[in-house]
Amino acid sequence: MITLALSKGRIFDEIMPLLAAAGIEVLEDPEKSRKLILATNQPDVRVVLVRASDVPTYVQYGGADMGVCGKDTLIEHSAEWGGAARAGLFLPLDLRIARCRVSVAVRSDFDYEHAVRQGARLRVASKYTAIARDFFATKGVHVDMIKLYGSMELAPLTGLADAIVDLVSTGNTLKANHLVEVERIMDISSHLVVNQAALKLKQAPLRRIIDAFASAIPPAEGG
Ligand code: PRT
Ligand code: MG
Repeated sequence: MITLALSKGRIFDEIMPLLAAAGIEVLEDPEKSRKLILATNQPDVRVVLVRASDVPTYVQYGGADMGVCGKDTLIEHSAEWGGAARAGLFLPLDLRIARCRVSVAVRSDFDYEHAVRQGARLRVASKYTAIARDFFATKGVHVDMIKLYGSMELAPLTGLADAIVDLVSTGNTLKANHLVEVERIMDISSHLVVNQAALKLKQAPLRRIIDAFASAIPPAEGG
């Protein structure tokens, strides 16, 4: 049996064409069913639905053989383990789906450039503390990190933080909350993550799926 860990929502929706390329069809709609284990048209392949940020954990401990999650999630998980390889994770493919970026945003009336020039200590709220710490350390900006698990946009509006580090796609969420993007930290897309031990034990079926996914990855922007 091959177990694939996915999260509901954008990753589930965007992985469907890649699964189809591997001849895999999920037999239930996760938005309609309450089931957490979904059968597929292939009797030896099943999908487990987990929180996006739990995908690397499921794959690391063998609760799933492979999974799909954002590079944001992978970086944060790997930071806890001293790298993806040390967590027993193999990352064979950038699937180029569920794309967005990690950015720094502040209230539109906050002078970020001035604060940085002054060498001020910035209070930064984020779910992505490893990415944020690394970014500001490289920039030589001292920060007090405040870990949040959601609704980051609220932090600058309530005075909890000067800045947030969050995922941005269209920018509409920032705009709706009177926040402006002041730095782009990195581009994000979802990757295939595979349990290294499973890859040895179930090499043929896992390789077949990896190769099929590779053949169906959407083209890079501009070519
Ligand atoms: O459930 P859990 O807390 O574990 O994870 P999650 O809620 O972040 O999961 P989900 O399904 O929302 O996101 C899964 C993955 O999709 C993320 O890890 C990213 O790699 C990727 N992705 C791509 C995004 C976005 N685009 C995105 N726009 N994840 C989140 N957003 C959010 C963002 O945090 C912000 O609140 O959408 C809002 C911004 O969107 P715009 O279009 O208004 O800019
Ligand atoms: Mg979300």
